Amino acid sequence: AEKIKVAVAGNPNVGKTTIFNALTGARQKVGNWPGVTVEKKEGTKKHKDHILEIVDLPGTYSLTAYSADEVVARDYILEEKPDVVVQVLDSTNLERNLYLTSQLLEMGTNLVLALNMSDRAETRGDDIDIRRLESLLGVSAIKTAANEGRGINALLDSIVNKTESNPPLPHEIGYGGRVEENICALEEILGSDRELSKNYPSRWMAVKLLEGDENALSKLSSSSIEGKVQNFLSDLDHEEYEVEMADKRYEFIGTLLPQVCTTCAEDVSPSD
Ligand code: GDP
Ligand code: K
Ligand code: MG
Repeated sequence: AEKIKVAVAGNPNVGKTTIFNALTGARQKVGNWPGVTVEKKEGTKKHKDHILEIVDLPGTYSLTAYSADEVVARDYILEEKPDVVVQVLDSTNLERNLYLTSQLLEMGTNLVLALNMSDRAETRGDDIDIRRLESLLGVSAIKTAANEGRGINALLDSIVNKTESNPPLPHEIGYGGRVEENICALEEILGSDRELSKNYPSRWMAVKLLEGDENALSKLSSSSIEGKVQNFLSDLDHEEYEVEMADKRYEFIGTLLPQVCTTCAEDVSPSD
């Protein structure tokens, strides 16, 4: 049987653990992530000739490096390179949840979205066009109501399909202007270290370097291009770039949302 490495990501309280439990049943192992007191849950599931090795990542709103949870989640994705990342979303709070989606896309993950709490979204009268969402983002999407076990089998199918077909290219958020120019220039510098660009998606790395992400920068410490990168970054105002890129991500989500659900955007805002 073919092994498929699956990571479950998502904001806190969206039903990640409920999905993880429904996927793995009793076959679980609980421990800690190395070096931090963040709980690590692993489990396996047989599905259609495949063995899914599933890890429940810590719940995060974002994939910057501001907390141990975020570093654990993104380092797992970067270093372990799971075959599929399942992002669990709260369907009643899509706008905020899609912010994490935009970051997962940026990391080049093979992404399956579990639109969980779909029972609540339906009760509320939200009609989410998941086919449209799939095509706009270049991902697979499934509606789930994990506490009732709804959609779990379809989610398993979708995970397996994701590894069998040629996955579509994930959507890329364009930042425009000087941001794109700098991303381009940084990608060129990064590309001259073959090993580095094999290990880390260079667009993701360029974005993080522009944001002034020290944790991302530290990943270049053994590379011959570290000095060149630091030189390039030395007179940039990282905060400006960080704000500009965050704005662009929200703008992207703000344009996307009304195309997949006409009522969804009404009572959510990133700050609530
Ligand atoms: P996590 O923090 O993302 O791991 O979320 P949990 O799995 O702990 O779930 C948070 C709460 O939401 C729990 O009370 C679950 O029973 C509940 N829950 C999970 N999935 C669903 C769902 O699809 N619909 C509804 N109505 N509740 C859910
Ligand atoms: K919880
Ligand atoms: Mg949990």
